[in-house]
Amino acid sequence: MDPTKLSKQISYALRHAPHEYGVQLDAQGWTSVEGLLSALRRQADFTRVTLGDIERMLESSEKKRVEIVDGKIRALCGHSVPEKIEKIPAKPPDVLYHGTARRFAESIAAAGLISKGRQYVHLSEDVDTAVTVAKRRDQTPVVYQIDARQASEDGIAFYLGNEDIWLADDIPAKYLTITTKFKE
Ligand code: HQG
Repeated sequence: MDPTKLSKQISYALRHAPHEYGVQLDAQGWTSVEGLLSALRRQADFTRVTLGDIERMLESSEKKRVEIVDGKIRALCGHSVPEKIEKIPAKPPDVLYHGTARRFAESIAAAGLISKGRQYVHLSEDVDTAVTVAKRRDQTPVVYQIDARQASEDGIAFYLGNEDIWLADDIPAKYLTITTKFKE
């Protein structure tokens, strides 16, 4: 079982298309592991997938995209399903980062960071993660430093994502500065 393929399939099912797999997410994004396994087994590449395969995939993954607790499984961030997934509001660190492509900079200067296709804006505590995220789109990325303390004090909500990722509602441009303090 190819763990990358399995990870992508599970992320897709739990973040974007549970209906395609006939699984239902609850308000926090959970669904039963057994239900998901049955759905995956209907896909040609995963007819024999087991809980052990998922557990090994999670252990070997650098990023914590998914968690399993008490027989239930959920994606921790990245959702685009129409029903809003409830996340736990939390006080952010003073500063957070977001990396993106140069071609978006003009629009971000005008509109701030918006969640676009996903339910929340994705931010990181460290510049390196922001650079890695941005390089999916641009090898010479733009990295924003976010005055999360001020934004939070002004009432913008931040939420726990995973150990690398914070989630937030849209962040107006006044809280953003472009930082050049990173290795390209
Ligand atoms: C951009 C991956 C124009 C934003 C990653 C980003 C991450 C704007 C894109 C996670 C804009 C949305 C999320 C504005 C924001 N005008 N563009 N006003 N505001 N944007 O993929 O943060 O590997 O939804 O900069 O590692 O890139 O899948 O968000 O470029 O953690 O687990 O709109 O997805 O995780 O793109 O990535 P995305 P993201 P996984």
